[in-house]
Amino acid sequence: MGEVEVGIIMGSKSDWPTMRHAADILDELGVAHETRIVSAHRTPDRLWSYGRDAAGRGLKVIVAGAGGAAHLPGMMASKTRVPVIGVPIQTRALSGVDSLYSIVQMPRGYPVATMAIGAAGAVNAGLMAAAILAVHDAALAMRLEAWRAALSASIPETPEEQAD
Ligand code: RP5
Repeated sequence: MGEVEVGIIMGSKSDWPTMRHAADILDELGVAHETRIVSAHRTPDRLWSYGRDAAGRGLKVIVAGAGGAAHLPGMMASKTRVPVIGVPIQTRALSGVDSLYSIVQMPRGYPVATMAIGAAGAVNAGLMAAAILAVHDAALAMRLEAWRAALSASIPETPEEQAD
């Protein structure tokens, strides 16, 4: 893997069991990434400096996961032009609908590409980041095509085991 192109950030260490799915899929696809805890509420200065430096450090995509009053993806999108993919973390109190609504309703001008709630959203965020990078990376595009073909081939045609 080459230089780090994807930043995976999350509001809390408690988000890692979800966000690790984004890291895992990027590992599988050979995309270099970094992982950081950056909280909009608890570490606002860290958020600011991460966003300020993101483009200059060569980051091409940021995957941001947060739960509850999930301001991290939106605030990051306000600070950097690097595309931000938001992952709503599933919460205990409101099952992640709070996270989803906090992330998805951005005002005009500062988009966040919002994924599904929870692990599926984290996997898809990794795949979306890879797809964005693959636009200008032919080798990654081929790995992504192969990954998609393998997933497709793994889907059985019928729901039950067929007798021989
Ligand atoms: C958010 O608050 C985090 O993204 C996390 O999903 C949620 C709860 O954080 P902890 O109290 O578990 O640290 O900022």
